[in-house]
Amino acid sequence: CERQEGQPLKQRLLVVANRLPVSAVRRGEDSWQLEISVGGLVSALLGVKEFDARWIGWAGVNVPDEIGQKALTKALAEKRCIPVFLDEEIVHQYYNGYCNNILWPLFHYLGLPQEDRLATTRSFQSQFDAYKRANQMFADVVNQHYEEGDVVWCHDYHLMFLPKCLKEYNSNMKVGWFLHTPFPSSEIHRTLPSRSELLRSVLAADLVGFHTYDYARHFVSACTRILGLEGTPEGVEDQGKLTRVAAFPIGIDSDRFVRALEIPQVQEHMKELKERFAGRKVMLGVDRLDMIKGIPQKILAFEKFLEENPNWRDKVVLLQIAVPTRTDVPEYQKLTSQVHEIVGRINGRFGTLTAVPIHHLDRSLDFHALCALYAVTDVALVTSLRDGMNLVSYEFVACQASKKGVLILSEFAGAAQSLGAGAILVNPWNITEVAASIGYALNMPADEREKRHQHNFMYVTTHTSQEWAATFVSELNDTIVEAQLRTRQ
Ligand code: ADQ
Repeated sequence: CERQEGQPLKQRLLVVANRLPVSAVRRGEDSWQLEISVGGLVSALLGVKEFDARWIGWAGVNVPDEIGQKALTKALAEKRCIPVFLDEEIVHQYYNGYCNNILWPLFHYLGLPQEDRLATTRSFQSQFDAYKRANQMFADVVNQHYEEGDVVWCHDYHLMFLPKCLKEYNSNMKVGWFLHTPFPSSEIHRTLPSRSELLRSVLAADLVGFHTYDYARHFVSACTRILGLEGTPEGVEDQGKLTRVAAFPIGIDSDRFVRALEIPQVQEHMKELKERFAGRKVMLGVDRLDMIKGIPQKILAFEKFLEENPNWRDKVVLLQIAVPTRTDVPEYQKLTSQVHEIVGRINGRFGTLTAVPIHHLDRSLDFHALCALYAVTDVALVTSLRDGMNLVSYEFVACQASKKGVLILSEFAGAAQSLGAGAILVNPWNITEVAASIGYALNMPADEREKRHQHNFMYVTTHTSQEWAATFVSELNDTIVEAQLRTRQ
């Protein structure tokens, strides 16, 4: 714990995630330029004032020399960040290989592409070894910075081996682990050659959290069916040791979005957008360009809608903002070409000399532009094939206080459980159903839009990211106190 002059005692929180919330650019032998990237997790933890939080993770750059490492460590310390240095080979095997090529598709129920299947099967063991080595490197750094009483919060599928490594260092360390993706059905998890080792490593944590009750249930089933352990209403029990398993649905910093709409630059952007698309309804998709987001399926559904509703062709536009990720992975390159090909075909088919039905951007937007876009949208389309939660749907709702637009949401996104009553839920694989939902949303009467919006707005503004983080950490503290009481009895 740390006491600052005149300040209450704050518990130290070590947040361990694969990536630090900064982008680092080398400017010289010993100088670095850092920029904080505000993602969901960063804003969640910024809001949790009762903890003294530090981040541990990879800075996303290869720094082979000692001078560069020392300088980066010093620069990051000012941002309360601590780096884990991973070399190119380990990044290739651990991050591109095991994390992104094996765990990511598996946890989202997406099979590997046929031509990669055998190659992946062959390289599986070396990638898993690299995964364990990388997790051990994270553990070494955590251990160097750990002080008694700290809470260590490990994040995501990149670090499933970390709880075990940490407890081997110090069995008294308070360790929580949270998964941001879905945890799949135990039948899917069973196919993973390292299935048992991963489950056992996660179970070394004191508290294991998921976005939804279903993911938590799948995890407990995997432990009972694959490891033969006992599932209890609290979690999983192994030889008298209980690992608490529960759902902690993430939220957003809704105030930040609501307040953004008052900012003059945002209002200026909104004005431009309204003028640009005057006389047309605006539909919006904002996604990372990833196969889980169902972008091709969404665009095909929009095509079907235009096909079946000629009267809407010059009255609606779809803006699809797709930020490229994992651009060096062939599967992602293929997806980009596929999306471009479909968009080109549809614009060729339904476009006129003065207007096209789809505006597709392969890039990310800054916060102000994004908020303006959310605010002027009539219908948002979130059609993920699977998604742990999906924060875009929350951000859209937070920016819709005056417009009260409609959210079309995949039933396979975690957000369907929280925003299901206000959104129109769809099966993203069924483009006929999605096309019909687009028609329903565009024609929805104002009172129904208002009612649906109010439901979702209330949820998004009361279940915030700050509350999510505070609840997880306080539950972790309680879990440890309960465990101590049990052992004393
Ligand atoms: P992601 O898969 O990245 O997160 P999501 O929850 O939608 O998905 O968050 C994406 C974030 O990136 C949002 O804050 C959004 O504003 C931003 N973003 C996306 N595209 C953008 C663009 N083109 N321009 C600007 N910003 C863009 C993972 C899981 C999710 C889970 C989160 C949090 O896959 O299911 O909700 O973690 O746990």
